[in-house]
Amino acid sequence: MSNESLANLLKEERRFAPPAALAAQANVTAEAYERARADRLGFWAAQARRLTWHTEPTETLDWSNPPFAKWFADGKLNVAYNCVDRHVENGLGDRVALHFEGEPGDTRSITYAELQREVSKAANALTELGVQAGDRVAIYLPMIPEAVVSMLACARIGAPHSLVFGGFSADALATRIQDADARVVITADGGYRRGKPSALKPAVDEALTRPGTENVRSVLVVRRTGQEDVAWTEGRDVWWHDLVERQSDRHTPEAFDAEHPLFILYTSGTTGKPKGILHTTGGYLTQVSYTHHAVFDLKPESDVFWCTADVGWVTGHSYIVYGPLSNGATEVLYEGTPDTPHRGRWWEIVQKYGVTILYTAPTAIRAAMKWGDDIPAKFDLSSLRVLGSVGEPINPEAWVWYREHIGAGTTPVVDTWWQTETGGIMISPLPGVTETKPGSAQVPLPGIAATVVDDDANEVPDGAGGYLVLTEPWPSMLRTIWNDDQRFLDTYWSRFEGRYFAGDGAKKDEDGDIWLLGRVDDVMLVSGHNISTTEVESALVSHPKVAEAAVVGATDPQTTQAICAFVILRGEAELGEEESAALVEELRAHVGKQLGPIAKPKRVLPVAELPKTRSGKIMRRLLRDVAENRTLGDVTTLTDSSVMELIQAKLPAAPGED
Ligand code: 6R9
Repeated sequence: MSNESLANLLKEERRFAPPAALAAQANVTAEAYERARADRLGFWAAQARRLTWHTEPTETLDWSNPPFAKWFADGKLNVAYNCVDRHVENGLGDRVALHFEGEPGDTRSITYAELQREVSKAANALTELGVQAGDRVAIYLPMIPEAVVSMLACARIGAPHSLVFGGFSADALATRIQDADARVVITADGGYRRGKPSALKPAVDEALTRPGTENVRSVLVVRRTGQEDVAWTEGRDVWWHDLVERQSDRHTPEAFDAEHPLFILYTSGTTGKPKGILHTTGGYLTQVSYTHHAVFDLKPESDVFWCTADVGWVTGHSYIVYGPLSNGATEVLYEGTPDTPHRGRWWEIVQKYGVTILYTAPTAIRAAMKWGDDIPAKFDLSSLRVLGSVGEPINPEAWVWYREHIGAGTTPVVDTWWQTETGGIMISPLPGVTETKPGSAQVPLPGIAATVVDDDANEVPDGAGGYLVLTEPWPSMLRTIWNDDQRFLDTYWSRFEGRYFAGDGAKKDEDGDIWLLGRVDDVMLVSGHNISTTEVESALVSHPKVAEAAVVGATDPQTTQAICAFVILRGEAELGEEESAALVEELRAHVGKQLGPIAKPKRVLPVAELPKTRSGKIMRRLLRDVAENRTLGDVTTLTDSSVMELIQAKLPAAPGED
């Protein structure tokens, strides 16, 4: 972003008060903000008592060597004990922990007592394979119960796990195995995706031919699809059903230091090799447990929670595994895609299990909007009482659609801002407290300190935009980048002295509420004004014919950058040339009216699909390449690389050439 703060263009006036019944029973009330403001560390020390410690911590935060934090450093605990065993000891062994729904329709409900036996067996199996506390285990699995069991088994024996999303290639897997120097890989023959089995084991076999992966002694393989042609390396490969099933279902968890590493999770960012984000034990579990309780108002005895993310992403780590299970929740684990075998699959699952809290991503909400209101309307969604969003800024129109068509017009929507690096939710409304504003994550949670600053690190006044920063350490913060302290300092702590730089643009509205405006690398500079991609996209999505939009700034001789918009239209209709030209004009005028003439896109291109990362984020970098007629950059993290060919084929000559 350049010398001028982000322009504040979008005006969103809709407001929704918390439902009175929810507010009256809410887990967390407005008082928590006061308490945390008066004594932030005391507040977190109190939240740490949500957990069962083997040795209670007497220290809260050691910030003597910033930004290398230590939280609850003299405490000891076992994460798996906190997520499983203690609930069984408390008489909740018969409560369902996981309702697993396989894509082909196979199901399995696992109680906490069963989960304890499964995790114990898996922990014993890893120990038999020679895994010791501190050894890294790579997990490359589909969304099946064994993924959760494997993570908890690693946590139980103090072996940091490194999940690699099942959709990643052998290359991506190899890089991550090398960097973490993993000793064991847990995988499956395959998983189900869009109605078909899709193999995983071949990618592991290929990855393990690469230099730097020699320390992998064993590959533990779950049989999921029953594919017949699984290549086998004797002495290295072992079936889960052979090794794990014969283990004792008892295992005594050992207590680890609060700062013992819990997991590494790689995040790619825009450039350079993936960063291994390191999270540790006590602070991480404290914050994910507290935020899951506070933000979703979880009532473990009656709620059915469903986070639709993959366990391979941080959202799955924190809000499928560690947050919900530490709170004794009952939750849904779904293997497949939302449109297999039909576009109502998710809503069918909500109806079937009586899901009360749904946590998903804007990309999924916009897809559902595009498929049509009539699809969710066919299902009984009345069990839902809290809806959450994460992963990208949610456009006000999508937010309102979500509340209206999924939440019956009454359910609060919480837009939760956080990152792999932050470990847990940082900025979000509280469903029983906050009067919500569609499109805004609004306020830092109790105990969290965030603000928006300008280029010179000065806090911007209400009504202005700039960079989002976190101004105080928090319990689930990343501790470093694995093997690269210097990169940790450079990436997050050098832009603004003493503050964590998140890399996101943001603004504060007149009430001081925070609106996220996209990655700062994506901010556009148009005739001397910094304009956020998010605001222009939201203006486009507010037009009834637009389902989704991605906006980039393309180099322009007159205005520095020109706004170039790629839009997906609602419904399936193919437009003729004339209709299309008329619609483009209509959309440009619409944005001009919503945001002002400066934000009017120079070009609007209707497309069938947008390039997305495998966690659903739009890859604007690739669209910028297209808009500037460059050869495409790295497409390896793209869900479907044919999307880019389609978009390029549709593109008329660039400005200046026509
Ligand atoms: C949890 C997760 C982090 C980046 C983050 C920001 C974007 C996430 C958001 C949001 C606006 C929200 N992001 N939640 N932007 N509003 N509610 O997504 O982690 O994959 O590391 O991505 O995602 O740009 O910096 P991660």
